[in-house]
Amino acid sequence: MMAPRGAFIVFEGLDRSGKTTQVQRLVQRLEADGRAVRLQKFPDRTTSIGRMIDSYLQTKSDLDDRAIHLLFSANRWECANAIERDLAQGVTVIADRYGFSGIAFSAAKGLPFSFCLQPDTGLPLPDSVIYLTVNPEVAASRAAYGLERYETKDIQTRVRERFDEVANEVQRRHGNIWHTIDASGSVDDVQEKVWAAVTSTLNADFPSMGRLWM
Ligand code: Z5A
Ligand code: MG
Repeated sequence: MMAPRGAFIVFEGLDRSGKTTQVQRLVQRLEADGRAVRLQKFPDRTTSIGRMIDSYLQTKSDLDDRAIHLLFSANRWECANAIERDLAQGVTVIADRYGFSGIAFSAAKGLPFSFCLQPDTGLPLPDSVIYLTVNPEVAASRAAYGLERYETKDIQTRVRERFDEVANEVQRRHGNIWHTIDASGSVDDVQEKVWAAVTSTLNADFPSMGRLWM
């Protein structure tokens, strides 16, 4: 019998909502459970496309809004084969951000929603999206806020509104894969809420891998 495929779990959320903290804890916990897990960060700043994105985020370079949007998407596409291969081999893949950030940030800058969705069409569809929310005051009080492009209260407020639209679109196209979790509590509190959502996904009979926006 073939091994069951791995689950694809994506973390999204505003800046400083604790995504990376929670993703790291989740990976450790799943490994301790004896599960094969791989963490995939987006943007993946280690590739040549990722280095262009990194330079843009650090405001060392400027790019047209559409051009940077396409680079973020290209960065996901260059990682897509490896994600599919791992899932097929039974590895659980945890992504720290994905295409939903891509839409929320670019739409917040004024690009049309339909344009923002298009280049990600066909990417591996997550089995679960864990969306961490915190109010802007909590986010701003957390460390290192304000060092990169987009890290202002004004932009984050618009991004939050766009994420709500993205959540509706996901529900409309893909059903109940979006889990919103209030991440204003302690790291331990949030971890327990995340664990409940993740275990419900892992224990479900998830279908063969789908395609984003298809
Ligand atoms: N972007 C885009 O435009 N298009 C795309 O397609 C993609 C991304 C994929 C870089 O993202 C930027 O790229 C991002 C979106 C855009 N721009 N913004 N804003 P990134 O993922 O590389 O970096 P980041 O999202 O700016 O923020 P972050 O540092 O990754 O935040 P986080 O991972 O959500 O939070 P954290 O690092 O886990 O925690 C932040 C701090 O809070 C840290 O000091 C923690 O110790 C603390 N923390 C965490 N949890 C708690 C709790 N529960 N209580 C108290 N303190 C906490
Ligand atoms: Mg992070």
